[in-house]
Amino acid sequence: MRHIIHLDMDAFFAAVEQLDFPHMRGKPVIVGGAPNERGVVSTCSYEARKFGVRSAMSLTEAYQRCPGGIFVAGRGFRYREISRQVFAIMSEYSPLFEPVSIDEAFLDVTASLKLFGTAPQIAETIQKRVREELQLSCSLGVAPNKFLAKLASDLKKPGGIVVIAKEDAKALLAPLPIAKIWGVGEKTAQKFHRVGILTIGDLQKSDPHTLARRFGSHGPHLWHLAQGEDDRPVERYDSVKSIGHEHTFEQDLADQGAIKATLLALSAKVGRRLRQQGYKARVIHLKLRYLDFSTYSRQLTLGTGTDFDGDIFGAAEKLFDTHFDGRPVRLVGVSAHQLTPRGQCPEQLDLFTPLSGKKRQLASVMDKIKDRHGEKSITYGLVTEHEEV
Ligand code: TTP
Ligand code: MG
Repeated sequence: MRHIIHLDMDAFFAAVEQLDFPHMRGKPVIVGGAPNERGVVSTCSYEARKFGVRSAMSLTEAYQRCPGGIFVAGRGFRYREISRQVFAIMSEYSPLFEPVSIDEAFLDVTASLKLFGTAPQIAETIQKRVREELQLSCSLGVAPNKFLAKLASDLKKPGGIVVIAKEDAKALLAPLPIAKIWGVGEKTAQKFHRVGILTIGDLQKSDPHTLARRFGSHGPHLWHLAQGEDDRPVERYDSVKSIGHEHTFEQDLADQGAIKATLLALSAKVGRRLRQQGYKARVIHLKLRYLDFSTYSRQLTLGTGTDFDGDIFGAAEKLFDTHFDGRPVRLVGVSAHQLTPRGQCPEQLDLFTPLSGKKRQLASVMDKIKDRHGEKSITYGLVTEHEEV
């Protein structure tokens, strides 16, 4: 039996606006842009929802419904910043943490109960900490699986905590419309409606084999969800998926030597960040944008993971030599992918590859100098000849 928590922030972007600008508190706040702009509403405060304003509604319509509302453009960087703080609080209660979007995430606390109390208690603690430390409101669901936890967090918004026990799940789901199933969009809902399945209860009673014929493999999956069953794991979040740097030239450049110098400088930045964050990369990407804005991305898989500037540059240079077509280049980028923590990707034995030990020494000497004297304090000769990055 698992214990899963799902958290979803209440009126997230609008709540952050009200937090940062106290005059907006208690007022209808609409995030998305000015009322005369062509865009749509990202979200709005609960005060604005009373007027019928909703996410994805045009700003014009929102203005018609709520002319007294405070309309603001979004501030993505600020929402991401707060999102990270919320997620940091959650991650303290289990390493099995999976963000779903900027304002919602799953946490599997099955192995944390001895340390922190029951799952509902952990949910309460998280909600209290988000309220006290960040002055924001969130809703949480607690259940034996992801589907039920996500459904639960939505049942008593804003500020609610809903616990769904395994044995109550079927009865609780039965009266809900089919569209409440996670993954059932409007199209699928219509397909179900056509065969007389309107509620989750209707789906519970239908025959999974017939569903498989009509809906493919998705059918039986949805049938299981309808029964309240969902064995999908909370997938541990790997915060760093790739590390990359780009450079746009002041003037489009066709000089191969100068472009390669830039690739080396970018590779060194990528290598430095890999080492700082303790990762090695198996795949290196090269991005080239020509003067007409046509953009190409090419990749090379390395034999083993690396965090050495030289290896990264070697791959980037090889890709460049193979794919560069001679036209002036506007932008180049180097990025590292398929990252694994350094500890899980052992250094090759020095006995067989003495070079590896030398490379490690060089890298750590350069890192130490940069730590002490700044990122520009030491670089490669080739780079200084073509200083731009
Ligand atoms: P939601 O969690 O769907 O909405 P919400 O947090 O604003 O409100 P609720 O209390 O109902 O959870 O989405 C999170 C954020 O994502 C939301 O604050 C703004 C953004 N968003 C959009 O930009 N466009 C959209 O259509 C939706 C639904 C959300
Ligand atoms: Mg939300």
